[in-house]
Amino acid sequence: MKNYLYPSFVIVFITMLSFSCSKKPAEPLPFGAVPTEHQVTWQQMEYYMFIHFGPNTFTDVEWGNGKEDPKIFQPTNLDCRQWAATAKEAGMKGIIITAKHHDGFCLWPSNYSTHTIRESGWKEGKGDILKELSEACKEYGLKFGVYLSPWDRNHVSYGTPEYNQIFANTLTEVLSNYGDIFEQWFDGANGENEEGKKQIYDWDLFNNIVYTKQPQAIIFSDVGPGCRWIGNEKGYAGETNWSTLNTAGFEPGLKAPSSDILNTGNINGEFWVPGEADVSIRPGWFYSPSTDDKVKTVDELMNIYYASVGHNCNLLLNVPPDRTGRIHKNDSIRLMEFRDARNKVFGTNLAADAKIAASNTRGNHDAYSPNNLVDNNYNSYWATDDNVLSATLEIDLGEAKIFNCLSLQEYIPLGQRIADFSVEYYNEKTNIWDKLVSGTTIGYKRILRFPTISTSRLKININKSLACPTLSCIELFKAPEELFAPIIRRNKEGYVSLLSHIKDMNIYYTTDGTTPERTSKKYIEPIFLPGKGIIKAITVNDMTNDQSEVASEVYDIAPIKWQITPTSAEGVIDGIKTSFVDIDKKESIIINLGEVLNLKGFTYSPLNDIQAPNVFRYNFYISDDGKSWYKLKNNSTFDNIKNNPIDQRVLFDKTIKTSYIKFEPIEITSDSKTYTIAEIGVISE
Ligand code: FUL
Repeated sequence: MKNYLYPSFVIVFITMLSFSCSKKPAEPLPFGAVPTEHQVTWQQMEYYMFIHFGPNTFTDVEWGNGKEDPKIFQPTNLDCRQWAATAKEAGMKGIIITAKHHDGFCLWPSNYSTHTIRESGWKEGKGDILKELSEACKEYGLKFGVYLSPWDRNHVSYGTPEYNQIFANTLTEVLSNYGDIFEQWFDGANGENEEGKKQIYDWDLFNNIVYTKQPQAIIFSDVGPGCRWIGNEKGYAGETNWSTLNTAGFEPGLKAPSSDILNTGNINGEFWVPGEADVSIRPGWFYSPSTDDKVKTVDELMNIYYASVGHNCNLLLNVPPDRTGRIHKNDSIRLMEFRDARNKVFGTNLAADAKIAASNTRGNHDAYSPNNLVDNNYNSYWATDDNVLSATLEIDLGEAKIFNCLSLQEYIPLGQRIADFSVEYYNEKTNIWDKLVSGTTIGYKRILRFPTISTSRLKININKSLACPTLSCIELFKAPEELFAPIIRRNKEGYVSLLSHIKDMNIYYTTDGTTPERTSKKYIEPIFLPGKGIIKAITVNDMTNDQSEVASEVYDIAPIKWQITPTSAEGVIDGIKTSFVDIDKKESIIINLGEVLNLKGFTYSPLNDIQAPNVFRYNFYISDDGKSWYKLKNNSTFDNIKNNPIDQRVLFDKTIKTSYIKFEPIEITSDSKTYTIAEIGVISE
């Protein structure tokens, strides 16, 4: 027999032929619960706008009680096209509006309520915001969705069996008259009416109406069925985030799975119920003039983006229109800055021309080639043979590239499979593969950040997959190094410190409300600010001229003269919101203000943690001598503090004179023997 020695190009050619000409192996079988086509389309929207608008916009509360005079709803310059144009420009794909919040007020002239936009008299009772907004969304190529709260603090039937049918009729009305709805947002809140009556919601009835009227709509609730709440109102999904969830025995609201489970989903969960992170661009959900200075910074929004979209979760960002009926300029400017920041990071995929080799490719066939990972097409993917549950992808970038961000995407129509992965890079100085980063789930999208490196080669090890892994996309990015805004802190003695995250950076500040620049005052030592005032500050890298965003804090009177009882609660008046005190539930706190003050209200800072035993219901008293007390607030509530534990501002009906204040807890957000306070402050005249 003759021995043939094939030249190497012939071998390569034969290998290529065998790679591409053999019969295409069948697609991997779907694994576990898989998304519907509509859920895949929904997931690909990634980012869209929430709008909270209604009587609360005009009353400065988070939960209206339903007794507000509808006439207070008077936007002077409402423009739904401005909302839609803003969302479009911001890169959002749709808008979901609070058609009816807990106060029961309907933003359309509903036939099933007497507490609606019709009764407000706005546009002579002929207005219909759902009509205006659905049309604006169509014009701007955005999808339209509606939030409806079954909890209704206005409707007379709430708390009776008839109410479920009334809510069903209301829902039918909304889903019949405003075109296609991409998402039906059901708030699980199940509060009481005035007589303390609660409603047992008929979720099957409600869901069936959506299935009939808008079959493509994704139903949001704590347990889906279309998508689920992510377990907090901060916009953060778990690093481990399964789109699958066990829902048997659970219901939206009080009977929902724990917030920890909602945050991560269930591995091998029975149903496909992907996460949606809802968060407001301001501290509260509704507009308040007091938060014009509190619009989240680009850094905060970027962190939210990485923790939502980057954690296999859609981002529903609330942008509440103001009292004119328009999105305030502070919010819209921030949205555009946020868009620019995302474009800066994700604009150039440094892996676009990479060559990728896989340790295993399904049937050795081109159809599942690792090249699919960089072909810019989500629907083509790399997969392994059925019995191969771990694999390595080696990425050759051709030349050394500098990057600090990696995005991976699984092909979710076949289910979520990958449970553990790690990334290594080739250290060209030591000629060793070094560990870079690791993770658990990937899902539709997982974005990882790490310290900036330079390399031409990268390895992705899929260490554990529930079934043969699939991956659609690999992308690499170089995010600009961030220069964070300074931290502003005032102590009990009234001295304000400005702290930089990085050593040797200079800080410049103003105290007159103007935007600080490099020519402003340079921070050298703590600034004495015992009374009211505003501090704005920036961090500057004097070498590069780069500057951070502006940090700002508005202060009232510093607690210099204050004394607190019990003395163990001193942390409540130390000026530091990150420190907190746990106090026995039966014990009130009393503050001796050390002088007579004219007060317009007070502030309560809870611990910003959804599990913390913060105060929900309270009494508030004042006194001249610390002995005889006058009750100023009776059985009052900090609405929505359980889900959104942010600073609370309580205004009194009129300015009062007092030397002592007393805060008495009545109901705590969790089942605990103690309650938590981070700070108590005053709003002085
Ligand atoms: C919660 C509500 O209670 C809040 O007011 C807000 O609407 C938020 C999005 O959902 O359950």
